[in-house]
Amino acid sequence: MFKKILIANRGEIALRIIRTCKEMGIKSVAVYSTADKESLHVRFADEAVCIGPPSSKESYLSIPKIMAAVEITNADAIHPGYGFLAENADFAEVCTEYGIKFIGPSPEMIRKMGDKVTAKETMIKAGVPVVPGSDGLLKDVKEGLKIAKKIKYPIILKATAGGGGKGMRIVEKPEDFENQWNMARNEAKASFGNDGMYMEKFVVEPRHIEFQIIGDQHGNVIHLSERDCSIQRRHQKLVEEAPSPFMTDKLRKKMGDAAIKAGKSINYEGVGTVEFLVDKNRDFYFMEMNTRIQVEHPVTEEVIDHDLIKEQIKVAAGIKISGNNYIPTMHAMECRINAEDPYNNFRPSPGKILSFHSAKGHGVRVDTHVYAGYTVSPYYDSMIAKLICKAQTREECIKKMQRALDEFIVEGIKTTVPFHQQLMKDPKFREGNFHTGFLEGFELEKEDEE
Ligand code: MV4
Repeated sequence: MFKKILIANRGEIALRIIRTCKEMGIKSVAVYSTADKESLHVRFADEAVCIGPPSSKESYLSIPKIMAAVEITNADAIHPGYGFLAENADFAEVCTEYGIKFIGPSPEMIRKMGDKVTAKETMIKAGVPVVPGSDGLLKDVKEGLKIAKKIKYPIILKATAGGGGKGMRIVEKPEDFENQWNMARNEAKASFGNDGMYMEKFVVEPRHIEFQIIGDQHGNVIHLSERDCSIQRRHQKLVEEAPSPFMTDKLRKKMGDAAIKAGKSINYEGVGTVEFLVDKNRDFYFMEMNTRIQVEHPVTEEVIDHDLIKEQIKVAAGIKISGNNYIPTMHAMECRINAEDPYNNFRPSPGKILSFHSAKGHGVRVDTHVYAGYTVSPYYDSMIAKLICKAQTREECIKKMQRALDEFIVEGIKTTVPFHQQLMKDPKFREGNFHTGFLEGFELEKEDEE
């Protein structure tokens, strides 16, 4: 087992990883920017190294600075968390060159899944269903128009280097094709320095359902059931839950098998997520694979009662996975509490937190790095806490979430708490009747005037 893990991250996930390290008897090293000097991950780790100024580029994204911190602390493994360098194949490669275990899959696996056309080709070969579309990259507008005519409009153009919605355009009719093609390509070029595009039939009103998988170094891959992440705004997830209210035993068996096939086809090592689009008829299609621990992993932890960070560290150390696919018996839901103003287009609301009372009680979990007196920096992600509730049924879980949201008090900055309170009351949401476009039609009621 590792002796000392350096956590190349900040915020709640850094804290989350430190907690598991402590429980496993592994020493932890925090790295931090000058903006995070007062952060809890710095206080709770066994050692902490300042790696630079607030700008992520010069701190949490700087491979040389992180490797220098590894060297001076003698860590034998790096946990990248999510975001920052978590899916940077070059970083994973540098770790290997230094003889440091990168807790995650190999650089080759990260590269393969990071390029969406390659990922899709890999899944086709493995027999995982994908959305009908172009055979790899599109050459030009002419070829695009020809394929669009064949698969029928609406179609969607996607950047091979994309993911998470950037460089993506829906085309409704041939007249719009060239314009949308140029827009998508320019955006992809500017964001990723790669303007390779491919095309798919546009799936109408899909759900986003993802399977948590875990693979070990001995060729075993199992799934840990699904999460429904359809409640998103501009490709930012706001609520995740497990199981999906749309799931059936039959569909879980089919999608779970497909997720395992996806993992086995690349000899996957580590925790990963296979994302699917699911249409009204419960037909499902591979969308992307994430090769990291995700923000929403606690939802799965709660329903299967396992520490996913611990499992992740164990497989990274070469330990075999035991047990079979996990089928949930409980229901869990996560609300992301962001320092944003839901009444003003979710505009970021950084600043000093004057008072902070986290929800508590039976079935309530709060993963957070903030406290009263903490200043939310404008430099990083706006998520300040994850509120996770667990109950026997979805209905009880929603009631518990409402109770927990009502006692969650944050003063000094705006948060997404009022948004979640209203969402929990929505009849369609309560019925489990929603898809990825749900929030486009969701009107937030005006704030009470004082
Ligand atoms: C799609 C789609 C419909 N049809 N692909 C959005 C982000 C990227 N991961 C892929 N996305 C989509 N791909 C086809 N062929 C609809 C979306 C999509 C979406 C997917 C998941 C969650 C929220 C979404 C919001 C808008 C569009």
